[in-house]
Amino acid sequence: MLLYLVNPSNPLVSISLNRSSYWNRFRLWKPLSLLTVAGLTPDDWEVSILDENLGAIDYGALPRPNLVGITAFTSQAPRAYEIASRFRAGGVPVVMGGIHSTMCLAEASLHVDAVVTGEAESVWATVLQDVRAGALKRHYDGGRATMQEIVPARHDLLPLGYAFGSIQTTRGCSLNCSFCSVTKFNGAQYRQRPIPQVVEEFKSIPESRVLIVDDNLIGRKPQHLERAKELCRALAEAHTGKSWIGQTTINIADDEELLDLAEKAGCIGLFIGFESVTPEGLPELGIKSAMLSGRNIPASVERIRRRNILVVGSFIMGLDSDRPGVGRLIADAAGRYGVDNMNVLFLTPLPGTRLWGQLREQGRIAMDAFPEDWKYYTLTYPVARYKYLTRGQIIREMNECNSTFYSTASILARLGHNLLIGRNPLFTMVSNLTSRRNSTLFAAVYEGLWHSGATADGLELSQTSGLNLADVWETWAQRFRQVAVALKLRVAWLFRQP
Ligand code: B12
Ligand code: SF4
Repeated sequence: MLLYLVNPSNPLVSISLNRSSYWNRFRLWKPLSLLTVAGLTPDDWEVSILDENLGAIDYGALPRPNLVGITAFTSQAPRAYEIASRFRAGGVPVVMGGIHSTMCLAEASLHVDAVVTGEAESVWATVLQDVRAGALKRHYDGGRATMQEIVPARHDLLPLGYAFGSIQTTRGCSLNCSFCSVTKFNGAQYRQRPIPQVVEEFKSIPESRVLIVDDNLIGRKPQHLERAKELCRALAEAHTGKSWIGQTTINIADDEELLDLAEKAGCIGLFIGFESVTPEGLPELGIKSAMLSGRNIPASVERIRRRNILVVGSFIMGLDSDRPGVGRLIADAAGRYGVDNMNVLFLTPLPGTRLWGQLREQGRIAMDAFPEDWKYYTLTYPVARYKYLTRGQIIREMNECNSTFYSTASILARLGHNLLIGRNPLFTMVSNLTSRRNSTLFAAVYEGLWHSGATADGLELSQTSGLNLADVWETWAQRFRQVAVALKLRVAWLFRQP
């Protein structure tokens, strides 16, 4: 029996826009969901993972499978449905799982033969048996898995060529931020995998750099912090030779022992959500605001950075308290906080979140021609109606924010600071150049949106510069090719396999 597991691409996501870019290979991540589903698949099925982010797939040239499984975040849903329709037209049953089909079961059911909602561990074997018996049901609900049910992901299945492997050590988050799907999907309980299992799986990852996908590596309670320390100790003792990046809340900075252990365990970067830089914005998020308000953030960030750990600060633009000028405000705050890299995303009502309920009730979802418009739900498009900012204004704020933080002078200042504190500045440089390039490309894409008349709700148009995406792309491609030639050797050395 032949099974294809497909990760659909979204042409609007930057990695797809810049496939030829050297730098964006550092942003190409493995679809861990599919590696996990493959791990749950019995041996009598032959499994292939097809990741459209690696390049276009000629499905017609592939052997006909017995079953196709598709995963999708919301932003991948339109493409997922296209792929499903292609296979279904040839009589191949299609099963869809993942966050989007869980949150939008009725919609997904219109496009596929069966939907698996929730986590797949408890139901996937049944789905496969039903396919064999020709008795596939329309819906299977996996609910939430016990940590004992989680099997190692099939890290062997995808080709080399990804810059990072990935692993998950915990599921769930109790913070339930208004804009985030995690608590709804994975639950509020912080479920932790047994550490010896995690270490064994970590060792089996072929890549020398790993993304730990946990939404919050350190949880919320003292026993979660202890568990994070245990994990770091175990990884350090295993001498895996790998480095990793993870996601956490800023309170990791309060525990010097944990920071030391993380560094020893190979941590080279942390994504931290600061979300809002104003005291009015924080309460809009929910309980997480308590962790951020009143904190000396620059000192916290500095403690992390002294460990040779890169800090990527994530911020949201478009909160109800955000007014014109917010772009500059965020860029200045990110600079003051001392983060190495800044990631600013438009407030986006993802289906199933509290924010979705609120904005929908208020008639503030602007891009709502679903399922087609889901492709804009990448957090890089202003899909809502923002309280004090028209669409044109919020885009100008975003462009202003990125061009301030990623100006040549600011990048050089950050590299200088790295040298000053004795850190290798190359990681910061690569991440800054990649972000700067992508923000420039997005600025051009926003222009394209206006030209194509995608201003259906009559919001203000931005000024046009006369540039088109192809021109901007070509200019930047040329500049980056030149820089890449000069830096490739240095970067290859930095990211060398051990
Ligand atoms: C790692 C990660 C990424 C990575 C890698 C993604 C990848 N290629 O897999 C990167 C950084 C690229 C990324 C990007 C984005 N992400 Co992201 N990401 C995550 C994160 C933290 C972990 C995902 C993961 O690997 N989980 C581990 C696996 C094992 O769990 P799983 O995916 O849930 O899979 C299980 C089930 O869902 C189910 N399942 C899944 N697929 C399938 C398929 C079949 C056939 C079956 C049967 C079952 C099944 O079975 C699996 C095992 O139980 C999640 C948060 C989370 N906790 O899920 C956010 C999350 C998925 N991301 C999110 C978002 C919004 C994005 C972005 C759109 C925006 C952004 N800037 O972050 C982008 C765009 C991506 C795109 N291509 O369009 C949202 C998605 C919400 C939504 N409704 O779409 C999440 C939920 C976070 C949030 N704050 O809400 N992301
Ligand atoms: S802390 Fe992170 S994972 Fe948890 S609810 Fe908030 S944004 Fe989501």
